Amino acid sequence: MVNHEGALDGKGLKIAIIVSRFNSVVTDRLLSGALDGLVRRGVSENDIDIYKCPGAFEIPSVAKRVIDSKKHDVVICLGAVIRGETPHFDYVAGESAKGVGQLSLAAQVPVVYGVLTTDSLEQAVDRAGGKSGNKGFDAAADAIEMVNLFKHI
Ligand code: INI
Repeated sequence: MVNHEGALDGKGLKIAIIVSRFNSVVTDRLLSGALDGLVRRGVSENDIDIYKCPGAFEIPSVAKRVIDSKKHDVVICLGAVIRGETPHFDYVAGESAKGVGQLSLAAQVPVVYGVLTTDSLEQAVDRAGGKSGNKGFDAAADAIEMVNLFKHI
């Protein structure tokens, strides 16, 4: 039996983060969590490119171009789609997840999905450094693990 797992060692890795500005009170915190998670695992700040886009709907189109640039070992997508009162939520959340999912299957590098989809701002804040941890920090660990797992395959 051979057990394959990706190490949580980010030394030397080149990272792209795509983060949407909509609900920036949440996404700024996701970005801080992701940067903390990357640097704590050995990624150099000089090896991180941050691409900011308007909303979660735009994340896949930016991610596609970033992947095509072939400059990074992994692409991390961060955003916050909050239901509130609007049915717009379903379209934005659905298109964002579908677009990133399709890219992740086609790309040679891992693509990590750190887009929160919640019913309320409070739930989103809880998951962005509040009582339920920080999804950005988790996405950083997932990204590093996936790069190192791909090296085994
Ligand atoms: N974008 C988000 O990132 N989160 C949301 O909650 C959201 N809502 O609810 O509308 C949202 N809308 C904007 C969308 O992502 C696009 O930027 C916009 O439609 C322009 O294409």
